[in-house]
Amino acid sequence: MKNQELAKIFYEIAEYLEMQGVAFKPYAYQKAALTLETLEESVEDIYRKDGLKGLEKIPGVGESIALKMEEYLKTGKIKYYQKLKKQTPVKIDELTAVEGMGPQKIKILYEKLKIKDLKSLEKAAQSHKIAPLFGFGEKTEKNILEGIAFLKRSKGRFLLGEILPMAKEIYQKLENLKEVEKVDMAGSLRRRQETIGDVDFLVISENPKKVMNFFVSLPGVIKVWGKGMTKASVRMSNGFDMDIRVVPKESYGAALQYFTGSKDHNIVIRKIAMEKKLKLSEYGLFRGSKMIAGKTEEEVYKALGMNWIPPEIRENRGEIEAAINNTLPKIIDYNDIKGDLHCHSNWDGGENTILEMADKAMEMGYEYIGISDHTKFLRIENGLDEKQLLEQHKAIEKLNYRFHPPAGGLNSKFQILHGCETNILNDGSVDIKDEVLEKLDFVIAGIHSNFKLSKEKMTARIIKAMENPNIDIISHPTGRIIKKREEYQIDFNEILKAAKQTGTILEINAHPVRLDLNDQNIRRAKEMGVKMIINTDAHHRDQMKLMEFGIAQARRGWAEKKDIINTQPLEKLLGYLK
Ligand code: DGT
Ligand code: CA
Ligand code: CA
Repeated sequence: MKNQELAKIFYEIAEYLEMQGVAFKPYAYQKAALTLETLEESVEDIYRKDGLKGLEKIPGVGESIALKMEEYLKTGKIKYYQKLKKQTPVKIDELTAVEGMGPQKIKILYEKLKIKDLKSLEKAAQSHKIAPLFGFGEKTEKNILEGIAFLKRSKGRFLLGEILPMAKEIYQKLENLKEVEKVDMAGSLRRRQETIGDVDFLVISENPKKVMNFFVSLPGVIKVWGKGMTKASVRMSNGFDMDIRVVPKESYGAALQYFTGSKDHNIVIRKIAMEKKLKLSEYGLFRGSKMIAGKTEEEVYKALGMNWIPPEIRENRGEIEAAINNTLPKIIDYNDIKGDLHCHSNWDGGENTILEMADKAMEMGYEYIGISDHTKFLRIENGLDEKQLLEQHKAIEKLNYRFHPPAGGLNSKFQILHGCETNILNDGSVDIKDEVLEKLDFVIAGIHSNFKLSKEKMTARIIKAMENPNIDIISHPTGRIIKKREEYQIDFNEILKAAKQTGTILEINAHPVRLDLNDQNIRRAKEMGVKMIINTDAHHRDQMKLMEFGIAQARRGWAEKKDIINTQPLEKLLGYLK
């Protein structure tokens, strides 16, 4: 939990420093935040074991940042951060949540118009005070209003990627409690929905009172909304709420089914029970007063005449009919992935060397990794040019030789593939010459600029890229950033048709702020017979574990193993590339 809290603070410190025009330092804080977000070990554990020295060993954390972490762990505060907040008293997290609002803009708006928060920003934009400012203009003002409207629509929901790691920690604590016989996450979290309203836990215990007391006094609880004998509800310091319910052992399956939802799914399930003259509730499935199922979810679904349904697809999108007709797809499994083809190395400013990324891939049990650094159009990402790509190609050949020289090497089954993530320019061409692209094992192309083209132009732009025989994969195809940026204007049907025709693979970007393609688009792609690939877009080795979010999204989109090319061994994977 502290990892996420510190990451958030460090991101904010970076933004305050950027606002003050401080050089380099903001980048150091951003880097530390990025590491903390995905670090596997908790900083509390590291500090307990190895003290300050241990903190300094975290990649991207130097002495000065380690000291601030220590201060936070000891006092719950960072004086430096509070000083920065006082110097520029703006609600930086609120304002940066608006797409296109960076520290520079926030600074000017504060100095010229005393804008401190979302409310004053909206007021100023509505009364056209922003457009006349130097460097802003009509278009920016319009974008700000659109950004605020978009934020309001997603208000109160949290990213799955923020919530799941924290919920897993709490799950562990509950699991370790001796009064807890069994515990599960339920609700949208169990369904792995991309955003989460609140966290739901379900518990079997002979001593509910102990469990309730434990739950409401967990670290991070700042408010208790309610606490009864078997039910409690709390607010956490990070702003989200959690519910817990203790249920009898014999009802656990029925309760898990009920509290997993979705509501739309449950409504239809309950109707089916009624049609069979049965009554379904969180306590069980009853004929008259006799309980005929309830201990497990499987027996509840079975008694209703259908197969058990994976939580990720319980959205009333045809899964109930399929469960009755025995035609549920065998959706991709969390351990089906054999490699990750969208990984950045330190060649383009990522955190790790190619070898470190490859090591992590092997540790994850993969058979291959694809290195796909940014290319030259993206100067802020240190994009590589043709010459650097050719050098990188040689470096990767050498590494592969180390894995499997003729005499048998370190890991004869593992392979590094060489690719790159090119930029699709306005006219649909990419920023690297074809004669160099031809030499690589695979090529990704994505849009990283001019997001606001018309629907026709944007669709044509992407299709043109797909028609390039060297381009194998389109990264984050719709461009959305959850809670921040809407999809580009595109005709997704046309994109799918072109993907099918040209044999281009569409990416399911696993990063929790993207999840792009999303569940519904994955389903459409699958139905059209378009192949997909799940990639993490990792800029740091630890981000490779974000794969599980991509798989969850693929499951929500009904994708099967055969729809996702990186479930296949190397030879077959290569066969799917152009
Ligand atoms: P969230 O929290 O907004 O992300 O979404 P959920 O699905 O976790 O919803 P939540 O926490 O309100 O309730 C958990 C589950 O309990 C929900 O998925 C289905 C079930 N449930 C809650 N209220 C109702 C209801 O009025 N009718 C039915 N059939 N089920 C309900
Ligand atoms: Ca919930
Ligand atoms: Ca709830």
